[in-house]
Amino acid sequence: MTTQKTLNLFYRGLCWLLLFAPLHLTAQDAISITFDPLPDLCIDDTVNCTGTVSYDFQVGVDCPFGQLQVDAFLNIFNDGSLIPIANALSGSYPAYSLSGSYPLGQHSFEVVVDDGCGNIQTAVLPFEVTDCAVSMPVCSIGILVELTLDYETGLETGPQAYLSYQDVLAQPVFDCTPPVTYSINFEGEAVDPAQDSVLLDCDREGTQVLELHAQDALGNSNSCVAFVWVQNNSGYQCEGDFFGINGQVMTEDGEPVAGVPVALSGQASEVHPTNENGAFVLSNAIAGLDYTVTPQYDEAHLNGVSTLDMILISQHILGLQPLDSPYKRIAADTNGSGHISTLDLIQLRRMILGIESTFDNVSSWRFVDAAYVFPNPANPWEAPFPEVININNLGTAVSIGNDFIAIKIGDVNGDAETEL
Ligand SMILES: [Ca+2]
Ligand SMILES: [Ca+2]
Ligand SMILES: [Ca+2]
Repeated sequence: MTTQKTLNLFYRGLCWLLLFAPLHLTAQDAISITFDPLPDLCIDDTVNCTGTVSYDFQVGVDCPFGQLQVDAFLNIFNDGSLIPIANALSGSYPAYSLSGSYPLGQHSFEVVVDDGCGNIQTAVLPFEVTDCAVSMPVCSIGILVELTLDYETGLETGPQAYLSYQDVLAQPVFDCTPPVTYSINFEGEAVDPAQDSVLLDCDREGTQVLELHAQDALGNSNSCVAFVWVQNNSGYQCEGDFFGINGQVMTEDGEPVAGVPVALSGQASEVHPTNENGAFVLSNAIAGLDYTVTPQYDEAHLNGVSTLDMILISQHILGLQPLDSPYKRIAADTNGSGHISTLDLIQLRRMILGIESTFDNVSSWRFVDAAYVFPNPANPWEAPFPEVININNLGTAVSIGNDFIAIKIGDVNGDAETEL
């Protein structure tokens, strides 16, 4: 071989070396970490509020002779702190997996691969644990609802009852995203998250199917079904036409008077006391007939009677300070004579002194039809004022608003006790 040939071979070899050596070095550097990003994970432990993660990744190295080292870290809530999680890492070259249970929120794994040939590569594997459900609420069983008649509105509505979600919910739902709110509706009706009760009435007598919905703060919802037995033992019939008469007994100042027996007479009889709102309802009536409603109370004559009332009545008699309403004037007529005189004062004095305990000619309370307009308020006795309400030919439904103004005899300043 000539020197020239030897040189030629040397240069060709050098060229090959120059051409391929850098490529070879570059290839030796490469470490690949590949993975498919995880979709959001739903929590599967609703007690600890964690989601189970299983994250696969693949490693590729071009230096097969080094001591390969794969390390994994957790960047919880992506707050930047890297926690070693060797136990969470499994697999062997080239396929690995990271797993574990992690709390609600956005996190990431950081994988560090050292090929043992002086090359290090890292990769960030992000993931998120979300709340995408709420547990199914538990509905009570054997729910019985009794319809009742409201004294004030009952004659217009019939017997009713409200059923709240609390009556149906057997136990509250725990959720990872509180607060949990509840709503209730009849089966088949639109769900309204704000509806916390349902109204039951005569149309709902018998078995009703209700849905109770639980909703977490993210709007996830779940429901249970409750069977409710609706009963009407109110004494007011649901079937057929509904009859009744109601009203209210109040003082001139609008204060309800409770415990006043109100009697129905005429073609049926019945007595009901007014409730704490002064309201009464009489239901024995039958349509088409005539009735009279009469409140009556004749006890506790001294209720609200004091020397102050005597002073006010004397000022009225003297013309210094006339009593300013027909009701006060009726109250001042303590002997029931139909006018106000010193005899009324004498009657009051005898009672205050304990010589007498009752008014002689009037009951302790009088009740005037609230709709009655006195033709001459200065003289309420100018025409007889109605102390009953007559209902002639009761309509096919009900008669409402049969109200009375209550007057405590002898009490002109209105301080009598109204819980009778
Ligand atoms: Ca939830
Ligand atoms: Ca009198
Ligand atoms: Ca008084």
